[in-house]
Amino acid sequence: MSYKERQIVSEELTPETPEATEAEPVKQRKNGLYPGISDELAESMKSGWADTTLHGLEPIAQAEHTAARRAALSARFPGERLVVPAGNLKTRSNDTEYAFRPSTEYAYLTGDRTQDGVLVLEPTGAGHDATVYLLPRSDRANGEFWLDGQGELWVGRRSSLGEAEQLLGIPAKDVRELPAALTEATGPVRNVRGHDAGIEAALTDKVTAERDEELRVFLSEARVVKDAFEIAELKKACDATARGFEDVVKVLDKAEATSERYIEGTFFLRARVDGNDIGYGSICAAGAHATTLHWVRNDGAVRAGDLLLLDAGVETDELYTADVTRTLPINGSFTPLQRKIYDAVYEAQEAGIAAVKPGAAFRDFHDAAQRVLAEKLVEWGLLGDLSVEKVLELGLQRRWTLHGTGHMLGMDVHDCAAARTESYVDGILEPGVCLTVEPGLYFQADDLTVPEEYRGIGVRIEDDILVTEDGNRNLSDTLPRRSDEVEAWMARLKG
Ligand SMILES: [Mn+2]
Repeated sequence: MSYKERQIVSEELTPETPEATEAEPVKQRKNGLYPGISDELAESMKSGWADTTLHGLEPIAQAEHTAARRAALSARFPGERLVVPAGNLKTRSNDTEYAFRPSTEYAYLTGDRTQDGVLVLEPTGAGHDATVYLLPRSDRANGEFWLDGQGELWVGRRSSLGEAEQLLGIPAKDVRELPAALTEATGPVRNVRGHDAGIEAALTDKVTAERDEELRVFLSEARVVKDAFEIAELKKACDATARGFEDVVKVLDKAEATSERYIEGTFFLRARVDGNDIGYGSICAAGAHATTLHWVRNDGAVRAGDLLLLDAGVETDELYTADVTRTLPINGSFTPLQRKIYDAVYEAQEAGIAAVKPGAAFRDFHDAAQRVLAEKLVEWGLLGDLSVEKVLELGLQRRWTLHGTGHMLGMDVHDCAAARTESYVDGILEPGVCLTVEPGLYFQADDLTVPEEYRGIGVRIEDDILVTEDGNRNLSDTLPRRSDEVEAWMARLKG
């Protein structure tokens, strides 16, 4: 049962027990469209509401895992106060905001997704006491409930502090008390920067950029090896993503009648229904757009005879994302040249995936895939009479391979980005690491160094690979990759 469902079934009416608050009375709705509230209306809105306190909540599914993650953090920074904010809403315009997504660090350590939340690890003799600071339920007595733009009447019910404690397994306090508490606190402090300006202002005299960076780096490196909960989430994300790709194949005729936006919208629907969101802007690149690595305008024509490069991932409700690319013939069949290029990329990906195993260097799968691509480019006569070794030495294949062959994957699509080089690019793979293997070949429409028929063809194949004890597991292998299997799969879906 999901967190949302559990909230609903366990809801029951209880006698009113308003939560204590020190908030100032709200005099008028912010950005108020309705000035002139009568005393009688204000008085009426204060009372006559049933309480809906939730009882008997079970901890969220990953509570044990978040506790272990906090324990690892605690062990790394003994005797120091550690502050990890979720972040705040970002304004889109006036009083509308972008959809909120908590900072990865906060969600990783708490399992919570509440805006304005802050996790604090308070040093004790033996380790740390964790507290999560949250906005409590809206106060009805002071009008916040209906007069504040973030009052529950407008944005929906929040967990009470007591409910949050039960769900997260972490003691909860009122976040409005935190800035003052942090200002008064003594002793060493570290903060994850970039998420909450108010918290940073309260800590400004107590932290240094260098020490805060060490905290950020630790939390990035801690995520390199995934725990069992995370691996299950990544699999879930890949399965939902596969369903999204199937959805797209089924509506390619509608995309041909409109634009790449139809593909983007179709995948987004799957992401919202089966998960929380897309994990990154979907790349829905038909025809020559496939050669633009981050084509996210998605406003181009979709034409039979061209290829569609679709790079998209569903993010689960617990914020783990897939990152999958398939390059599909829009009419269901590759032309001979499209197939030749596609099969070369497939061969490179196979070589890359085979190099993903415990004890291998992170760079190995990139090198393996690049070698295959260089061999093909030489074989096709695109690099004169240079040898494969010389091409690789000079990196000349990169005119058409363009990017690295993969990256860590997790809550962030480019996960663990703050990890030190020795823990990532120069690191050694171990079981529990999850990464993408995504070689590609891209012949720009205006590339005069390749035969005309190559121009405007872009192919990438990307899968999400988990390092296991004895090799690897392809988490996204429910989607076909081999060219003939892709065609058979499309024929079946297009029916
Ligand atoms: Mn990727």
